[in-house]
Amino acid sequence: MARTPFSPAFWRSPLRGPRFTSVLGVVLLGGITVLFVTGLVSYAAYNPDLSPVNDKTPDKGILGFYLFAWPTNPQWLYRLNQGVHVTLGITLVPVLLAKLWSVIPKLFTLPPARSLAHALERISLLLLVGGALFEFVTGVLNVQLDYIFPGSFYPLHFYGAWVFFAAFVAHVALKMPVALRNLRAMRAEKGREEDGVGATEERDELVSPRPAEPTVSRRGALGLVGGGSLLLFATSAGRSFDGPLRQTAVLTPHGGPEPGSGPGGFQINKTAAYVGIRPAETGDEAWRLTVAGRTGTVRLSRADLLELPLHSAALPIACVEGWSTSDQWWRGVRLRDLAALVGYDEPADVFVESLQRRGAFRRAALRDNQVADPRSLLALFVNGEELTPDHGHPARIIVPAAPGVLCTKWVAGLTFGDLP
Ligand SMILES: Nc1nc2c(c(=O)[nH]1)N[C@H]1C(S)=C(S)[C@@H](COP(=O)(O)O)O[C@H]1N2
Ligand SMILES: [Mo]
Repeated sequence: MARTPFSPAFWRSPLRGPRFTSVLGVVLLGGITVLFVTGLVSYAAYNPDLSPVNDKTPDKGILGFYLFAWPTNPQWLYRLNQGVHVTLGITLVPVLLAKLWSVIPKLFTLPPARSLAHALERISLLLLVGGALFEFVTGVLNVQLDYIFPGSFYPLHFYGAWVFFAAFVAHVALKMPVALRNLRAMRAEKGREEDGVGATEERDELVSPRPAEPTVSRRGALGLVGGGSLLLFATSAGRSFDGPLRQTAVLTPHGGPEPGSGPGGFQINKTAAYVGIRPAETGDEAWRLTVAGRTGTVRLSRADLLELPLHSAALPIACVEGWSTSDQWWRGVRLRDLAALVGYDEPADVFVESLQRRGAFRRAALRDNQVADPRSLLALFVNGEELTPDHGHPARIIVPAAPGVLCTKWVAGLTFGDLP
C-alpha cells in the first residue's frame, strides 16, 4: 500500500515525540514573549500617534492602548530594545524551524476535525503557524533587504504580531501542562538510561508507529538546533557594537567593517547619492533651513545657524533594523532653541522635512518631550568635523533614545506646533 503523508506510518523519524517538541516549545515560549514585548516597545518608540507622518497604522484602535510618549532616557533605550528584538529573532529561527518540523505530521491528521473543539484548535494552529512564519519572514526580510516593502512593513508586522500572539497565548494555555510534564519526566529519567529516543514516551500522535533506525540522539538533535542558533547569534549580534565586534557580524548588513575612517566613518543607512541628494543643493549658497511656528517663518543659512549657541551631545544611531553605533559626538543647535525662534518657549512638537524628494524616511515628527531635551539637536558637526554628505550634511536631527528613522538627514524644514 502506498503510504501518503496522511498515514501516520509515513512519518518515520524516531526523533519526533512530545519530548523533543516540548523542549523546543519551552524555549520558544520565553523567546517569543520577549520578541512580542520588545516589538510593542519598538512600535511605541516610533511615536505612532503622531500624525501626519509617523502614524502608519491609523486604524489600530484599541491595539494602540499602551502607547505613551517615548522617553529620551536612558539614551541607549532604543538601541538595547531593538538590538534584543532583532538579534533574538534571528537566533530563534532554527528553534522555530525545528519546532515546526517536529509537529508536521499533525498538519496531515485525518479526519480534519473530529469535533467542533478540535476544529477550533486546528484553526488556531493555522493562525499560530502562519503567524509565526509571517512574522519571522517579514522581520528577516526587513533586516536583510532594508524595507523590501517600504511603508507597509509597519502595519504588516504590527497586525501580524497581534494575530500571531493571540494564537500563541491560546496555544501556550492548552499545551503548557503537557510540555511541563514531559520536561519533568525527562529530568527524572536522566542518568537512569541512555537517551533512548522515543523509547519511554507515552502513546502520542507525534510518535511514529513505524520508527526508522535513529541516526542521531534527541540530545544530539537539540544540540544541532542550539548550535545553529549560536552560530546565527555569533554572526549577527556584533552589529550593535563598534570596532572588532562589528566585524564578527558577517551575516547581516551593517556588520563587517565600518564604511570609512575618520569622524564620519561609522555606519550609514542610505547614502546621499542613493536617495538623490545633489551636492549643489547642500552647498552654502543654495541651502536654507525654513523654521516655521507661532510667530511666522524664518529662513536660516548655515552661517546663521553657526551664530546661534552650539551644544554637544554624545548619542548613538540605533536603527529599527537592529544595528546601532556607539555614542558619536554631535554638535549643533538645540531643537528647543529653534522652537523659541518661532515663538515656542514652552515645549512643542515638530514636523521635520528633508531635502530628499523620493523614498521613505524623508519626513518625521517628534514629540514635545523630545524637542525639550537639551541633547536633541539639529546637528551640524559630528566627532569634531562638519557632517559628511552621507550622514546628512548640512544638518541632521539627532534625538536621545529615538529610533534612527526619526533622525532625519539633509534637513530642509522644521515646523513647530501641536501635532495631533
Ligand atoms: N532624509 C533621510 N533621513 C534619514 C534616512 C533616510 O533615508 N532619509 N534614514 C533614517 C534611518 S532609517 C536611519 S537608521 C538613520 C541612519 O543614520 P546614518 O546613516 O547617519 O547612520 O538615518 C535616518 N534619517
Ligand atoms: Mo533605520
